[in-house]
Amino acid sequence: MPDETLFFDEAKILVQAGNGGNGCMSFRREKFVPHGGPDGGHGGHGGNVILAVSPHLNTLLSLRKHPHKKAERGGHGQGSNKQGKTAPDLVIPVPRGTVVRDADTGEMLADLVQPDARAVVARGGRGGRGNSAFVSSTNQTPRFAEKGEPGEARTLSLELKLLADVGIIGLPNAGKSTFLAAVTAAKPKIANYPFTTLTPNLGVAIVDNQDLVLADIPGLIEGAHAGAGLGDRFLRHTERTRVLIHLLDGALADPLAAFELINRELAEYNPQLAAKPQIVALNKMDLPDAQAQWARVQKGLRRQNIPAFAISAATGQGVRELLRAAAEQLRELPADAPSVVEDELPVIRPAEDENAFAISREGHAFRVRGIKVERVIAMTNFEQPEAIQRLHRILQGMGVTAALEHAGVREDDKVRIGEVELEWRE
Ligand SMILES: Nc1nc2c(ncn2[C@@H]2O[C@H](COP(=O)(O)OP(=O)(O)OP(=O)(O)O)[C@@H](O)[C@H]2O)c(=O)[nH]1
Ligand SMILES: [Mg+2]
Repeated sequence: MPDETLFFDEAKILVQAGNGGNGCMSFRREKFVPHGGPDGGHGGHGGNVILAVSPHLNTLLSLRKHPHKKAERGGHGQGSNKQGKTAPDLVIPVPRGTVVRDADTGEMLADLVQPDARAVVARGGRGGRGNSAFVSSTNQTPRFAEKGEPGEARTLSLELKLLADVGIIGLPNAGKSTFLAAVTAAKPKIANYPFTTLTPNLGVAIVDNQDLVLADIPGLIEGAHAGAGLGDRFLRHTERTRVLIHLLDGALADPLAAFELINRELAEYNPQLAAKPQIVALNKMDLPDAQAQWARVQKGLRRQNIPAFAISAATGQGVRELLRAAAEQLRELPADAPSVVEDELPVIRPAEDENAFAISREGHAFRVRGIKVERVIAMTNFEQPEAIQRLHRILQGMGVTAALEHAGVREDDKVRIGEVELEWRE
């Protein structure tokens, strides 16, 4: 098995939202007016990174090939109060059924189930304010401006759990892909050896004016629940199908044993999977071997109260009846409650208190960590003395200064916040 083709349904990607544009420091220049008022414009907002369901995608292959995704930064503010331009969002298409987790914490961030589902996975930074925003009664000519806020960055692990009404399962070579090709416009690869299908194929069949989405799942083998033949990945796709068509290979010596084997794998992987409604069909009925098996298979299944069909996916014999039975079974099931309610864009934010901070020692230096304090530092332009004065006022207001003093900071000690190292002055 060429292993590159095996993992299209998982991807790890790095998303980086755009930084906000810097605010501008500028003063109005007018004839005969020596010092005009401040007119530095604000920076534009950085682009968000958004995952959006696309009906044209079936796998995560394109993301595996291009795992680094970066949105643009906002435009910088300019004089004459000109605001920087807002950067466009970076919209990444993903297949329907993509489950998004934070790769570092494992926390589930979004389950993109609806056909138009979207999620903001990294928020662009706010634009820095221009100096015109900092005019106050004590400072009519502020000589500083904020830098843009850094955009969020995170590593995501994506996992595709296909969404289909009907999952077609069975041993390798049972004829699952042949069946899908017979009832839909899908053109899966078909061949007379096991593991021809390595990633699920989707197709849409129309039965009595009802759309039926079918997923042809790669063949399952003994030990699949524990990962044999990558079976656990394939079983995962069946979790979100609502009805199973279980195909038995009529050319086998004992199709009923194959039926039991697959059912054991379903149950060991997830008992709810084994409880899903199944419609069973003996395939390859055009072959004399299969015809000879039919009576015994039918009897064995009837004993368990399981409806059995006899089909030939190759000639089309019995396939419409099988499909209709699946459609009927679906109609009898209660409608699934949507697994996520998405009436607005879910924005994923850290759950922590933004104002909280913590102080620790790093050798002889002090380290201050916290969302807001690190953001303020990143937005300070250290080339502007007034910006540094303002930073000190903010740190005082937040209680960072007092906390550092309490922790024993002395003259000339180093204090690290974000990527900046400050020297302590009384
Ligand atoms: N005679 C006969 N052959 C069939 C029938 N259905 C499928 N086959 C053949 O059986 C072989 C396997 O068919 P596939 O559709 O590739 O089987 P699969 O279940 O998708 O196999 P995997 O993808 O390996 O799990 C191919 O050579 C098909 O031509 C049938 O109804 N009659
Ligand atoms: Mg196949």
